[in-house]
Amino acid sequence: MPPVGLGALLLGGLALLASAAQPPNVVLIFADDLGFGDLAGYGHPTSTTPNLDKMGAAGLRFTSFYSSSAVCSPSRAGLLTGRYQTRSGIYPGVLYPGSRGGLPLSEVTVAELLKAQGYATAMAGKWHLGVGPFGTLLPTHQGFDHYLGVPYSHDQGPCQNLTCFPPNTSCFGMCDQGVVHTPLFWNLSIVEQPVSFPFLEARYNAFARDFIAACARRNQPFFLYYASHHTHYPQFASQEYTGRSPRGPFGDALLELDGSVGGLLQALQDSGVHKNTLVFFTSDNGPETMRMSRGGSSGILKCGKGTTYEGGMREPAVAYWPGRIAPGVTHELASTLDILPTLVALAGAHLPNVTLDGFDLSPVLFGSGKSPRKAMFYYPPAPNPLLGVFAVRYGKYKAHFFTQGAFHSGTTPDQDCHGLTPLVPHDPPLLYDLESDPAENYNLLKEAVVGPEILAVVEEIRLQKSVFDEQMRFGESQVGRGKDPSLEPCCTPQCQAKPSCCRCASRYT
Ligand code: CSN
Ligand code: MG
Repeated sequence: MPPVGLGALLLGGLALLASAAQPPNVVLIFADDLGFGDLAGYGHPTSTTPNLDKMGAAGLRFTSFYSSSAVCSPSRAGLLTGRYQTRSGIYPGVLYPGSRGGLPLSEVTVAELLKAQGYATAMAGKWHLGVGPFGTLLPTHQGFDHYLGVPYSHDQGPCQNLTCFPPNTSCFGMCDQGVVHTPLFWNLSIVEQPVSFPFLEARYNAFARDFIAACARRNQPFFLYYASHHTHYPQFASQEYTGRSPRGPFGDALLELDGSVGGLLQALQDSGVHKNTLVFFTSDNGPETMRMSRGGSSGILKCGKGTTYEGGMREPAVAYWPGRIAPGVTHELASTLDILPTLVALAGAHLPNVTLDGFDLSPVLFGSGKSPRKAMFYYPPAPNPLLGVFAVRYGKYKAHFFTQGAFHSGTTPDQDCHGLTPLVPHDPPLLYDLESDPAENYNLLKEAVVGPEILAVVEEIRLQKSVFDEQMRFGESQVGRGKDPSLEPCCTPQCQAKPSCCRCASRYT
């Protein structure tokens, strides 16, 4: 071999080493109330999601991916901390505009860990982990260098005639009254109140694009958390997407979210960082079927938002990193709780010195082995240490020790899902084989003859539940700290006629 060739080979090897040493960028896209059956790639017949379809086809698609809760705030706490929401105190239910509590600052977020490793960090979208006096609980106090977004759900403030295009025309949707209009925060400042929803997604996209471009110019690794308000109630879209999907308002909202996904992928390409960026897409909880055809769909799965049936917590999820993650489908067990340990491993960062409930999914992502996760534990929106978890998935089996309906899961023909269906303890538990019966229709313990293998499975799952419940330490309830109207975010804090006087024209440019 001529010496020139050897030199080129050596240089090539060094370049490879250098690129391997450069930690990857991460774009984490989190949809809101998007169900397991809502994407075309997960079987929905009329969803139009060209960019998500492309991501799904070129990425690794999960079929057994779980969020840590069937409602929003606890699910987000689990995602960002790698710990069940019971530990951080994000229960019962969700946080409100005037909530005193929020994700405690003592919790360690994935953003803080990556930031400590030299990453630039930014968040666009819905936070829902508290505001606090003077914004002390907002994302910029939890590891994000930059934040543009709304602090909670967009139905947690008067939303009438705010979600339609053109603005202030009469439009669909009633939301919470008697609280401030939903503000738009830029870091710690309210830059618009009420936020103009039909223009919001475009702003997030511009913010994300600028962040990606700036990090690429500096050659700095980055973490972008993009938490869309889509496809939460009241569903809406900008002019560009309204009326463009065959699926009605939900479809339009989803189409706009899909457009944002396309915009993010394009921004990565345009900045030349696409080869070293992991894009991960999933959702916070199952569909809110009480909104009927405007709510989402859990597809083949039972019930939706607010329940511990599969439809409440099993979510579409795609890991996309062409060249590093092979395209395909995995049935391996995984969770939003695993995001923090996985990203920490990819970044070469350090795990925090706290009890974690997640695992490094690298073997699943890179095809080198099985998931380290063997079980998933299902807490209801209002967990209680006396009952512990309501259900346990262990391998392909799932046992329900308690079931309960949820108002969020109303209107479908299945009564089990509905809000008036009370808490029912099950002893023996209801047992399903989720591989042969993902819809949770056929209780294996109801069959005439129950074999010894199935009885052994039940005993193992009982043990898993009791060990898990025994080690769980409930943090002080943050939602239980209650509400204080003076804490509702207001762009003119000194104004007298609250909440209606909290109105300001946009100062975001
Ligand atoms: S959620 O939706 O925040 O996406 O979970 O907008 O559980 O009482 C949930 N809730 C308002 C909501 C209230 C929401 C509740
Ligand atoms: Mg939600």
